[in-house]
Amino acid sequence: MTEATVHHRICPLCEACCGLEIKVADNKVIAIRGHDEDVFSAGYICPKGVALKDLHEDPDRLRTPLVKRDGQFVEATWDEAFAEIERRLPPLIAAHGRDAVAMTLGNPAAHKFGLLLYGPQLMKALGTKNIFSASTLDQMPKHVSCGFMFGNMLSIPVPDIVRSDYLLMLGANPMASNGSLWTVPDFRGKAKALRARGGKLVVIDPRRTETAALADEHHFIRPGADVFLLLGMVHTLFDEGLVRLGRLGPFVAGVDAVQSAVQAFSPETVAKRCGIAAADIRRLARDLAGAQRAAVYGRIGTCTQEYGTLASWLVDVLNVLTGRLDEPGGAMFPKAAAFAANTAGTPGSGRGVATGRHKSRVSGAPEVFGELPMTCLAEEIETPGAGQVRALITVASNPVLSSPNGPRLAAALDQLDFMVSMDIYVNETSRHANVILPAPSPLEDVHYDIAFPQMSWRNHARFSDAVFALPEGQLPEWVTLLKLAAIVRGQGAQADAVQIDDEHFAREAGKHFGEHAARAIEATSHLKGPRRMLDMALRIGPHGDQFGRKPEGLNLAKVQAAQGGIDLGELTPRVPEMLRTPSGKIELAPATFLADLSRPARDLANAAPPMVIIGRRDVRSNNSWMHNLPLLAKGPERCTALVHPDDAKRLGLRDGAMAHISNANGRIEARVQVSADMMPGVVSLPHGWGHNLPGARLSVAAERPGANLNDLLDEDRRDPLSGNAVLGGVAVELLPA
Ligand SMILES: Nc1nc2c(c(=O)[nH]1)N[C@H]1C(S)=C(S)[C@@H](COP(=O)(O)OP(=O)(O)OC[C@H]3O[C@@H](n4cnc5c(=O)[nH]c(N)nc54)[C@H](O)[C@@H]3O)O[C@H]1N2
Ligand SMILES: Nc1nc2c(c(=O)[nH]1)N[C@H]1C(S)=C(S)[C@@H](COP(=O)(O)OP(=O)(O)OC[C@H]3O[C@@H](n4cnc5c(=O)[nH]c(N)nc54)[C@H](O)[C@@H]3O)O[C@H]1N2
Ligand code: SF4
Ligand SMILES: [Mo]
Repeated sequence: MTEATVHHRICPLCEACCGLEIKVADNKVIAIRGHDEDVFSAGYICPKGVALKDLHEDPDRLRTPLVKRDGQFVEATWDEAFAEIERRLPPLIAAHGRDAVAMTLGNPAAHKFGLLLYGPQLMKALGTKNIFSASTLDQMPKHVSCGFMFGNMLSIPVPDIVRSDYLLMLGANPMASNGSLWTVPDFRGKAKALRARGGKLVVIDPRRTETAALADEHHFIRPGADVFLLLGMVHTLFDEGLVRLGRLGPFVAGVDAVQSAVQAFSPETVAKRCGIAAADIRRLARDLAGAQRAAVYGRIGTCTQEYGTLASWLVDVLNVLTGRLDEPGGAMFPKAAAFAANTAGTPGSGRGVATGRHKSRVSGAPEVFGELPMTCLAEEIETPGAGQVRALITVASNPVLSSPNGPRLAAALDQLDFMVSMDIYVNETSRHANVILPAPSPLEDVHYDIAFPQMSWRNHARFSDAVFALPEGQLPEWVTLLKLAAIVRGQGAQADAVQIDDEHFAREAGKHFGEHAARAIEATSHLKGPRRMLDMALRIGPHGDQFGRKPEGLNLAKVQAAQGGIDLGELTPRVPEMLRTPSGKIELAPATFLADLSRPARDLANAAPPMVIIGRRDVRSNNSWMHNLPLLAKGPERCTALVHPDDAKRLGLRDGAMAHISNANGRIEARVQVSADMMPGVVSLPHGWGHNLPGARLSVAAERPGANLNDLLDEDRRDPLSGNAVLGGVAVELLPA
């Protein structure tokens, strides 16, 4: 054995972005642990990080392109695969127009440097309205609420947990998820420190989660009813004279409008609907207002519901009205070293955001953040007429499992004239493709987080070099995207991606530097592709060297040389500089949000269905695609249905026995786990399972396929303001199998 070498790599698997230390010998991974010297994650790691070895070595992971011939996938060279795409895709666009091609972008795209930076180039080349992403299965409500309030859809405040004394958390379980729209490795450590200094953690969740177990206080809430609790709390702040805008006072518009809008939602009026007593709602509001430093944070449980945008908005209304926004220990805006929209342009105001610039063809769902709801994809493929989707490019997405009513989508995919998947597996979605283009393993790829430093608990800049060289013949994903863009533009499969990239970079540099572009191009000429984009972004960013004008500032060479990254300090107040609203103020009362309050007003008296289903995450799983890694797949069965003992008794369900879970949309079977941690009337099942579909090649996952929660969800239920799918609070029946 040759002597081991040690490499440092940011884990690309979840939003915590932990720094890993990877030991390699004889071209093999021999150990993965947390990197203690990482300035941001300080050695924290979870089992998925260790499983990067399994991912790297997974025999089912694709190493060559596949092309379907006579219904069977055969291995192909890259040239053959691109030739097949060139033969079939451009004629389809010529005959049926740009909107005939749809594109889906999945969750891993947010964690891949090359995909995030170069995906937009393929989208631009396609010029289609039919762009769909995991954001409308996840977080679009938060983008919309923050977009309208702060002027940019990526200006999402995060709890400054290390200085906070009170954290109110709704619909999030960072003990399992490791945080989301909040990059916070070692949440447990930070939550324990908060409590150790006398602070309080309060969790609102229909399940007493691992995070709730750590908390000082936990309240069950009826799934989908956060809007009522939050309205009741805002009402209380006004009612009891607890509103304190503090330093932000001059920058807040719409306080009176919010006050009148919440009049109909006193705690006494909303208590029954959300399942939390009026006295508790009032006390929660008082505790929040009275704590020294406090923050409110809501995540996927508050987004993936009918009132997702309203709930996401009200979370920050509470932060603003109690003077917590932009204050140390409150909800703050990170200042990313590169690529942050809220550090570009004129400080203090901007164009703001708009939605509905176009609509989906069949349901008329408004465009949001440049995309249409993922749950509209199936109908766009099925419904004939001008603009019908006839071809699809999936990029790191598995909507057959991850999107409501997967069976309908799977059937729709079979109607397509042509489909390309950029994916690492033949799985539930890519099995439908005509061509699959694989990606390098994360360990063969360089990495810089583009999105997550904009939501991080502390400012930092970290770059990872590849641990292993790119295997002979494998293309980095940015090159694949540029090749596809070239094919779509009619430049042909033989087009030189590097030359296209040079031209693109020259245009970008021209946009940023005008007459000084030549200097920027010269200064970065030793770099290619995403690295060059990153160098430019770091240098013109808020901490950058400004191409020499601030010699002490950052550039890629400095970030790359810093073992464990560069710490850029604690979060600092950024209002009004980060605002990009046309008014230059925080818009507390966007008109569309106030108008949407008519829906919860009508819904106030609705009774709970006897049984509703919600989702769950497990630390050894990640959405739909990590169930093929032996290290994560072993151990107890994870796709189980948690049911309260009273419900189990009433329904004749036994712990460990199978149950049918059904509704008008479908029927699945899952093993029951009786658990007093559930709210009565609520069953919890994880998503991303159901690996028993024919044609997928996931040998480990297929051994314990689990059931697909999304078979029970209704693709027509969305939050109208964001287009986000409703993933919880859906009525089901349970029967012993
Ligand atoms: N019921 C219910 N449904 C949910 C959720 C829920 O809570 N409940 N959560 C939703 C959320 S938050 C999300 S984000 C979505 C996620 O859903 P998707 O966006 O579909 O993402 P994944 O399920 O993670 O699937 C990722 C795909 O990317 C592929 N892949 C992995 N690594 C790479 C790579 O490096 N390159 C390429 N090209 N491909 C790669 C995998 O093989 C897989 O096909 O699911 C949503 N679905
Ligand atoms: N291990 C692991 N980590 C992950 C993922 C994974 O699949 N596995 N997925 C990643 C992705 S893509 C995302 S988006 C993040 C999500 O990160 P989180 O938002 O932390 O996601 P969950 O762990 O699903 O926590 C959501 C909680 O909301 C609760 N809930 C459900 N309905 C409601 C409701 O109506 N109201 C309230 N208040 N609570 C409700 C659920 O019981 C659950 O405890 O996690 C990321 N990290
Ligand atoms: S928490 Fe786990 S999966 Fe997430 S970044 Fe850290 S090691 Fe990777
Ligand atoms: Mo997500």
